[in-house]
Amino acid sequence: MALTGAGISAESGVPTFRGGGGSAVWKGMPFEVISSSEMAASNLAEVWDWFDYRRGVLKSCSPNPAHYALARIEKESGDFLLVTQNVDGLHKRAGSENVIEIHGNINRARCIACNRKIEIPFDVIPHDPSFCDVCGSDLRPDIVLFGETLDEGAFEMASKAAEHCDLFLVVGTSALVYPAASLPQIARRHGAYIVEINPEKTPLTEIADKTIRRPAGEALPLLLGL
Ligand code: BJW
Ligand code: ZN
Repeated sequence: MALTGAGISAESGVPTFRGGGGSAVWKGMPFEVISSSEMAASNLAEVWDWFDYRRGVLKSCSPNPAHYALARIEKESGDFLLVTQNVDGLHKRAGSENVIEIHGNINRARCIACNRKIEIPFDVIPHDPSFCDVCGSDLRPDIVLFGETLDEGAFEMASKAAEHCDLFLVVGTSALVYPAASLPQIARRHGAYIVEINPEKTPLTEIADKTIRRPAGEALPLLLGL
């Protein structure tokens, strides 16, 4: 199985959160503030502006060789789970099917009252509609913000897979955000071989059996002999 983070989409032109020596900032607010449950409760319009801005950036981004390599591993192995923290949808666009998007998807909204989910076309910016057509309440991005809980079923499925996998690829994540960063640790405790692909050191480096200090778009195709 694999766990991916923002770094795998960096070569597609999607900014990371903590890469480049600093933290992403929107209108002077660090993303931990704007991407938080508190901000969604107090100023949902601002949160939507931030996500619509990012949806705009994504409109011109495409999957890169790292996304395609993981899709190929799934096709060739037949038993491969991809867990991504990314909300950009690039893994599915590259052809990966067995994917758990544990932090949600930027092109989906969810009703704050009845929880109904709707897809937002990627090219409709700003997002539309803004209200639930069943109960009339506000729609919010279907994203797991700081201070919110992950979908329990999805995380449970990911952690069960981590207990049973033989090989765990950790690609392009700073491994600072929990519970996602616990998945490679679970896999390690259950005997999996851990490979980290990241140009930088992370807290997971010390539990990795093998570290590949290269950009994912180079390292993953090389691993497949491409
Ligand atoms: C390249 C590259 C290239 C560059 N190739 N690599 C335990 C301890 C401490 C705190 C907590 C804890 N448990 C929970 C918490 C609180 C909190 C948390 O983790 N805080 C820490 C930051 C301190 N967690 C939560 O609030 C979570 N909820 C929760 O825990 O609920 C309870 C629960 C538990 C168990 C089951 C169920 C429920 C929710 C966290 C949700 C985080 N959401 C965000 C924002 C989403 C909204 C948005 O998109 O704005 O998700 S945070 C942000 O970080 C985003 C990312 O998915 C996430 C991870 O970042 P990622 O992907 O690692 O990116 P970067 O930028 O950090 O790193 C990029 C890496 O790429 C770098 O290493 C580069 O070197 C590398 N790179 N170019 C390969 N070409
Ligand atoms: Zn509703």
